[in-house]
Amino acid sequence: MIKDTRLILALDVTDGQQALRIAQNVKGHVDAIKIGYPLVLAAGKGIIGEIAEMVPVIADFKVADIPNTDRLICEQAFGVGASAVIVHGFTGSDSLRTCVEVAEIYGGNIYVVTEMSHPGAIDFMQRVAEDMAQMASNANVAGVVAPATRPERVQMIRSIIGNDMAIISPGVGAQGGSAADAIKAGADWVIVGRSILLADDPKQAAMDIVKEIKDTIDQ
Ligand code: NUP
Repeated sequence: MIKDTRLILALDVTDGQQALRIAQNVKGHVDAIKIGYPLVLAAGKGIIGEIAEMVPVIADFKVADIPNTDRLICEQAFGVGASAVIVHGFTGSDSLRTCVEVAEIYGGNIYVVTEMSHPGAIDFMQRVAEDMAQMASNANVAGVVAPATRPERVQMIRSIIGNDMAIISPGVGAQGGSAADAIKAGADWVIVGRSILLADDPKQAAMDIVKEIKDTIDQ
C-alpha cells in the first residue's frame, strides 16, 4: 500500500452498486479501501475484485480459526484480488503463520488485530494485546491494527513492533478517536468508515481527514 493520504476507507455498506459509486467517488483520496463481511455477504466476494480495480483492497475478515480453515479463507480473499487480509492474533502463531504463507504465495499482506477499538476490547483483548503485537512482529507481517480510540495504546504497540511494521488504526470519528491523535501516537494509516460514508459529501469528508493528517505531519 502506497503511503500517500494515509487514509483507509472502511466501506461498510450492504449495496454493491452503492459501494462501487462511493469507491469511484473517493478513490483519489484514500490509499486503500477496507471491505468486510457486511459488503461481501451482501454483494458476493466478486465485489473485492471490482473495487480492487480502482483502489487496493484490504479484506477485513478478522480470520480466527485453525490453520487449515484460515488458509482456505485467505486463499479466497487473495484469489479475488485483495491486497491484504486482516487476521486475529488470539488464535496463535500457527494460525498466523499459515495466513502469512498464503499471503506470500499471492504477493499480499497480512495485518494482525492487537487490541480492538471498541470499549469491549478492554474486557479480554487488552491484557494480551502486547503479546499479540510481539507475535506479529516475529511473523513477518505488514502490520497490526491498533485502536485510534486509545492513542496511548497505539504508542505502546508501536514501541513493541518497532518502525519496520505499519499500524493501521480504526476508531476515528464515529467511535470517538481523532485522526491527528492516532497519527501522532504512531499510526501510519487511519481507517474511517461512518464519518465518511454518512457525510453529506463523502469525498469532502475524506479530503478533510486527509488534510487533518497532513497538517499533523507538517507541524
Ligand atoms: O479494532 C477494530 N475496530 C474497528 O472499528 C478493528 C476493526 N477492523 N474495525 C473496523 O474498522 C470496523 O469493523 C469498521 O469496519 C471500521 C471502523 O468503522 P467506523 O467506526 O469508522 O464506522
